Amino acid sequence: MRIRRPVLVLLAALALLLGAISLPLAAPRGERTYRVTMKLWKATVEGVSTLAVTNDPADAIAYAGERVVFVVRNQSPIPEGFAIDAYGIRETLQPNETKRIVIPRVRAGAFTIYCHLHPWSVHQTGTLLVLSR
Ligand SMILES: [Cu+2]
Repeated sequence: MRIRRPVLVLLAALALLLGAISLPLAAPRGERTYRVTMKLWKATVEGVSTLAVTNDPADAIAYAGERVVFVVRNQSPIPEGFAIDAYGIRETLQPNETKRIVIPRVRAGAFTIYCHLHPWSVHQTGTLLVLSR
């Protein structure tokens, strides 16, 4: 069977068009996963007892448009918070609880990661830094 040239050109154009349309959708977008551990620290400094809660890592970096996943584990003996106001995130984690928190598409800027349950002087803050491409 012989296929006429105009039909071949049309099929090729259709294939290109479909490829051009489907390529960006099929291309995997960047995703970054941060595994964050919350810990309570106690110390005595100059005879004064003090405590602190840290998130390790405290900071996260991504590029605009990426999907950012935080897998947060609370190893503190009390409930802890994980909040990022700009993305409407405000999660409470019970002791030994792990939560997966997803931001589908981050935008450029610097956003504070903090605990909404405790003073920032005790539960130390971090930054989600999103760079533009
Ligand atoms: Cu806290």
